[in-house]
Amino acid sequence: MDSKSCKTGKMAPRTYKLSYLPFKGRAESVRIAFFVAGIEFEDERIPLTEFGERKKDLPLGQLPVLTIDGSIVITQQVAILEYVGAQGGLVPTDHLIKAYNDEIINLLEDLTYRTSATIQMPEEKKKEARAILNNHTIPKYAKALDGILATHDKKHAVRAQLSTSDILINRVVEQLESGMLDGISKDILKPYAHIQRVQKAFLENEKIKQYFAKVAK
Ligand SMILES: N[C@@H](CCC(=O)N[C@@H](CS)C(=O)NCC(=O)O)C(=O)O
Repeated sequence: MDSKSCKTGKMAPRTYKLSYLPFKGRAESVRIAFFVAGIEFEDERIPLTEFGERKKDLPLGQLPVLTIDGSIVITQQVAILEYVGAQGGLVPTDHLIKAYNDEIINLLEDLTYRTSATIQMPEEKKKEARAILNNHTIPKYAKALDGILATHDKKHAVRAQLSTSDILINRVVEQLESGMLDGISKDILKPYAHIQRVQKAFLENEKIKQYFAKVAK
């Protein structure tokens, strides 16, 4: 576990505050990683009505932000996820397996960037953009991801145990299958057997079951 030394020479645990909005979005992956790692953190959920005011104090005016020991600030979901995940054994230490993990994470980030870009669009433009996503972009990325997972052919995305890429696959599958994105079929990922297999293995993991049981309360 990451830790700091204090004047006594003893190692003291760090304190963490994860700041985000009152929904899953780009923070849920980190919340899951904290749970799997068994690390306590403050889960700050900023009401949307206060976000405008808080933006000016945020690097890039964006969330999520992780504050460590009250003063160290890290932005960007993936950087935060990798930092927390590394402390919970969720980041492969073998360089090649880590590259496989990063490959999937970057692929999913590219896809998420494209879907997120449509959320604030005016209705007509959104309809056109969502049709392109539904008919071309998402199938293209899903096919690529499915092929990568087939090649690895492991219980989880890149190895026998969970990694940060499994968490992000779950986030994307959950978002696309929620039906929340108008114009995108909630069955869009159903034809991809390896994505479905990895998602199923994720949901059957004991720690993940405990997490979902906890958040459902
Ligand atoms: N690349 C950043 C993107 C962060 C981002 O776009 N966050 C959204 C909320 S999900 C936000 O703060 N948007 C406000 C804005 O960009 O003005 C990350 O992965 O953390």
